[in-house]
Amino acid sequence: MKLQFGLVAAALVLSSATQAQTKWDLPAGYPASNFHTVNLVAFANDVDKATGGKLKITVHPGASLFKAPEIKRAVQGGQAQIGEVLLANFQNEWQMFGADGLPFLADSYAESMKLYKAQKPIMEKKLADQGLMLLYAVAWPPQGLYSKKPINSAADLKGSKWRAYSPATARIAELVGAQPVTVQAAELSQALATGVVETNMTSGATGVDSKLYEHLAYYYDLQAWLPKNVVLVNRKSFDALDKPTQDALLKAGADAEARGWTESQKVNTDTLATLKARGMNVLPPSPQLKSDLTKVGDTMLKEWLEKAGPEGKALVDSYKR
Ligand code: PCA
Repeated sequence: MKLQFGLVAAALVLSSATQAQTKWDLPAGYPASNFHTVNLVAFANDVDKATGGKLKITVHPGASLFKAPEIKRAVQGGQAQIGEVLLANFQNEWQMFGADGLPFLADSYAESMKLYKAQKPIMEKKLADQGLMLLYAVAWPPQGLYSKKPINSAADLKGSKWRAYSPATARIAELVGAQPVTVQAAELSQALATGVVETNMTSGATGVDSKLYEHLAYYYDLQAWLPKNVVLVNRKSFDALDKPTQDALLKAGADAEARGWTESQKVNTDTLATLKARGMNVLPPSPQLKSDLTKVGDTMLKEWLEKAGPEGKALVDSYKR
């Protein structure tokens, strides 16, 4: 009887120990070496430490668990408890998600942070309606133009095979008369190898990740916009955590956000230097190219405001204030 009791007690201790450990999957769209992903892993380690191993978050980089555009739905549906997405990929769902993908609306780190602060309250509300929580956001380095051939004006982009990663980058292609094909970062190297990409707008970070210098010879440092990655949490999964674990998660998220913005700026400088070192022509845009793409930005902001309605106007007003 005594022995039996001991066994039952041991079994209870064991089961409460396993129950006490929660495992979360964190799908991410970008490679393990990318600074966003490195930051995610540091975040997961911070959570592990702060909770004494109670919450284990496994980062799945490179769109290995879900394709980049599917990650949001996976977190919403609870197939993943947490995930990282590129906000601008969801512009068609809600125009506000795409505000940071508009060329030249917010084109420096300071402006990008200002836009984030304007987006944040309305985004938190929208995401709450979707059963999601916004944990943190980090801007990509500014977006420039990669090309096989020299580009002096938008006219030089006509007919080129243009890799897009979002609705907005596809729209830029249409407006300059290029041929957009949407390719997410995880498939970019392969697309380049098969010759389907001649032009592309993205950061130095993705240029280095995907070795764009192996196929494209020019980078024009347009600093056109800074799209953000955001880390989303399934609300029910969050609510199922005990209070100390929730607090640890929020704290690690806030730390990751601060770290990410600092790191992004460093990565911008470092990756442009790497592109140069790998033989790429890293150049400022010609005044003509800059003014042509500024016009494209003006058109896109106008189109966006038409689609976004009063909510969009309020966002832009609060950003510009
Ligand atoms: N890299 C990602 C999105 C923005 C960026 O700089 C990409 O090219 O897919």
